[in-house]
Amino acid sequence: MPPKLCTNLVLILLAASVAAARRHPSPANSTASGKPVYLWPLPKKFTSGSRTLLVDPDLALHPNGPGGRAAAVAEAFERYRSLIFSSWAHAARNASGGYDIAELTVVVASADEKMELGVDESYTIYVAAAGGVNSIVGGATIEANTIYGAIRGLETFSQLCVFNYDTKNVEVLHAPWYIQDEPRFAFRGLLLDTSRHFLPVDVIKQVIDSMSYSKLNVLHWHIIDEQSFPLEVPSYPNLWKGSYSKWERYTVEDAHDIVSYARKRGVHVMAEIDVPGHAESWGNGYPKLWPSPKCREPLDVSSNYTFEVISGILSDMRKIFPFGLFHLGGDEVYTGCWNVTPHVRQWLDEHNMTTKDAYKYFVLKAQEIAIKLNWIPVNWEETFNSFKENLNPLTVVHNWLGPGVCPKVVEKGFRCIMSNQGVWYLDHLDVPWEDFYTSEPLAGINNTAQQKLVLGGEVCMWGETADTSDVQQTIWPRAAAAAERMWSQLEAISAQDLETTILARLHYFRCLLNHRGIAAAPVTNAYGRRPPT
Ligand code: CP6
Repeated sequence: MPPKLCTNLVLILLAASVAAARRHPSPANSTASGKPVYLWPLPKKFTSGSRTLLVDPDLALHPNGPGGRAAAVAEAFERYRSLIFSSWAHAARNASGGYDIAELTVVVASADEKMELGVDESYTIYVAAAGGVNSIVGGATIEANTIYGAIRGLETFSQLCVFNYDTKNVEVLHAPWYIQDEPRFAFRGLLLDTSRHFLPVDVIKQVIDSMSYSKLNVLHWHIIDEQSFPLEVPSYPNLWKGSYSKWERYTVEDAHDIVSYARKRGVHVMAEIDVPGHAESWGNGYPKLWPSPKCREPLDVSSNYTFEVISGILSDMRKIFPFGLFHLGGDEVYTGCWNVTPHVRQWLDEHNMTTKDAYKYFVLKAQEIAIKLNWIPVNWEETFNSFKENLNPLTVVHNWLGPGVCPKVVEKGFRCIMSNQGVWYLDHLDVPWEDFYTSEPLAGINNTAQQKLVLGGEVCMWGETADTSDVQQTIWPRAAAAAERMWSQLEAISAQDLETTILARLHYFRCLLNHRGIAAAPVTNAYGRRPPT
């Protein structure tokens, strides 16, 4: 179908739906018949109807537009087709009146597959029955500017398709649908910590799958920390001697594999090396990185060798991680033992530096290395809190200590990512989903120019107390609550009632995750609920 024809029909349908909506005003989160919309996260704009359409189990892809024929689109279509039908391989194949949706047209305007932060993820979906007013267009169409928008649209389309246990057909309810969608924030992250507990590649891939189901788009891979160094670094091959065991390691090929798997799902991988404070494991392979056997952390600020190693690690990692942002950590730097280690103490004196100066020197030097490699440096908020005057203007500041930091960060002209401690920390099992849902990255920022500096937010799955056995149920469903906060329009999510509509929708999404094999916990379980007051 030519895109123009499709656009015209969309306009006709839109006009009809707008007229219908005027007759039956319904809240932004409901169908025309007043049912909650079981799409997660909630799209920006949509209209629905009251027809039930049958989806053909042999649903075919009809690619269109220069980007529509990309291998990535065909692959994503096949993934979603099996998500729509795989649980119900026995789906009926004998609909007496034929199927309403036998073909999914995916129109992608651009063949450019570059995936940078802020890449266009918008899409439009149009689902109508063949016959009747829309006789030319029957079926479903997704239109997007990029393949990443198409991938988001495929996710939404898959959520429109539900199995009917009576007829054994896959159906789209409340059709016709017109959906127009795009995210509120460009950066919608999840931190995964593979240093405290090793997570096998297949587990990370499953987390990436589940991220794409809720339209999260940045995997912040906190690969290395003081406890273990699981990544292979060709320039310094002894570094992964700091891994827990020979089997708890990522080869360079594993890391490439994760990045390309994520990319196919529209997920960026932002890697982190957390220096100088969270890096003790580096010294297992290269003990000279420790100020002394008694002072193993922070890394030795006084030695050029430390920065040579950082430079080697970052150069090797640059070949693996194409994303424009790189996290350099910089949190929780306890400099006490620099002061009492004689050669470091002497170096501080020679350079007329306090330990605080040395912390700044370290962070800025690491930033320079990253910037030379054409990375935008991200640092935890302590760097901003201690020396905002000297921080490179490119720096993205990552909040974690508490609320109210991003307002200060953007006021100074820096970009910010929000992860309020005690709220968007998934390892804090006592934080209920409602708190995840109601945390607002723009809280306290009224100036629109400053609001634009908030790239988004990130939920954090710190690994001290979770591993392969429970990582998915610790992440989900609470990460989904934050995902809707970051994707959907503020007006739409504020207009819904938390304990009725949103709760029902979240229950439904959690169930969808379970159907797709993701071990998401019950929404209202023993933990994550406050006792009644
Ligand atoms: N590891 C690293 C951590 C934490 C941070 N950095 C952390 C500290 C306190 C809490 C949660 C996480 N485990 N490298 C701070 C960003 Cl409550």
